[in-house]
Amino acid sequence: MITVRDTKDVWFHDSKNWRDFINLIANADQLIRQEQRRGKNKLRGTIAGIKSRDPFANYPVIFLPKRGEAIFIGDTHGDPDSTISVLEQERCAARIRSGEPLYIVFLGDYADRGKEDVRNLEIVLNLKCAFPSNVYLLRGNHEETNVGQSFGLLGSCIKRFGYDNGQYVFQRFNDLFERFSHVVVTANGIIGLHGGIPVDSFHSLLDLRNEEILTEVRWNDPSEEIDDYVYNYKRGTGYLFGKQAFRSFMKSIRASVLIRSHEYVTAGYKFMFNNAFLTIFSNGGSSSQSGYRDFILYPKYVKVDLSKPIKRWDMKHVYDIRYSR
Ligand SMILES: [Mn+2]
Repeated sequence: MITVRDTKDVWFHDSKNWRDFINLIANADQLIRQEQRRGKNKLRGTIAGIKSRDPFANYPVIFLPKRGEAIFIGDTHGDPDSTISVLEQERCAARIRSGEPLYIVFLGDYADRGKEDVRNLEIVLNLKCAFPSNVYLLRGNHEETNVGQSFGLLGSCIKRFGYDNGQYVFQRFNDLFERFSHVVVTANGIIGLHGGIPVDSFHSLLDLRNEEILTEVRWNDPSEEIDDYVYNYKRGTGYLFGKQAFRSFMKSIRASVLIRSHEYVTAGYKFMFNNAFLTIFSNGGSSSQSGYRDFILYPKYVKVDLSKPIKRWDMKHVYDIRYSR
């Protein structure tokens, strides 16, 4: 267990009952709708080669500004200790409160696998509500109704709130997940998403309004063994994409490097495609709550200076938690 330094901080707020939880979800929902309206406005600019005005209401792309620092957190899968350890080590709340331009991007998969997935979602939603312009929650493939039904979240909601109220909270979670953004883009050349690049009929970020393409963003995986793309036989859904597919995608959106989570990697991070591609996995595995015990010793996360152009990922971007026991 980590030693908690400030138990009064926002992420320790406890919803007393299911009604509190419904309010928390409703607040997050409202904030996310607001930020998507802001994202739509940014599209009138020239970022990522888009010059025309976007006619769509809910545009699932977040644009981060040119200055400050960004922290990327990968799958936490029902392990609040992993989530809190990053927030604590980086003193996120204190730094944001002091006015530092610090941005925290969660790459999805908050629920399932670990036992404390309701609590983990409560923490990230509290964080979003406390610091809406600094915290961004992307949608992973576990933020889908049928996945949450089979892999843990529905059961956790019922366990915590009872059968009827638990089902209702689960339903509201899924309504909220449908609003989550899918992609974050930075001015210094990073694109962040949960699973992988879409490979079918993708031309620009504007295509991200298409639900089939967004499903690919949540599910796809990279492979060094292929050039273009093939059916993802490992998961039975989506695609595996190779070097050539990745290269042309990055060219079409004018980004240099990509960060994603989605796959468990033993070291907690993995570079691919000449270090232009980075998988980060932030479930630390050493907590009793974690679904990945015995594997990763310390949660990993990624930190970048947004004011400096980034051409390749390297070890200086990868951080791990040092527990105080
Ligand atoms: Mn995933």
